[in-house]
Amino acid sequence: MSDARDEAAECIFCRIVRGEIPSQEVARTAEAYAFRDLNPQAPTHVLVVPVRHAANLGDFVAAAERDEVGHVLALASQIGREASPGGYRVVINEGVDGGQTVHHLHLHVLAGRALTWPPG
Ligand code: DGP
Repeated sequence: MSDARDEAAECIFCRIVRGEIPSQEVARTAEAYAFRDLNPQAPTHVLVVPVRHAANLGDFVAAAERDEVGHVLALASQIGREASPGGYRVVINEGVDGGQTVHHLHLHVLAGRALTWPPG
């Protein structure tokens, strides 16, 4: 088994996508899955993840086929707009300095309150 397949077998978000770990589904497509964050930072806090395992945004973009990147962004936008006509925020953390704790690319969709800037 390759290293990438080993990584996907153990990855917590891959396991959520496969239904091995329960999650609160918001949307599912062939290429992406959206579910509620365990530790919400806003009234709506949804994570959008690509089905294909990639550790972070840079790795995902580097190996992206067709319009995979556009697809996850479009799903995040749809969820944000539906949750809050007044606006929403999409956040992607990468690496230690970016505050990434789960190493499968995920887009945080935050909505339902006025969000401050700059982030911490
Ligand atoms: P980040 O710091 O950008 O890597 O964010 C990881 C997010 O993932 C964090 O907001 C909490 C969430 N999270 C971690 N484990 C689980 C889980 O098992 N289920 C769900 N629904 N969310 C999780």
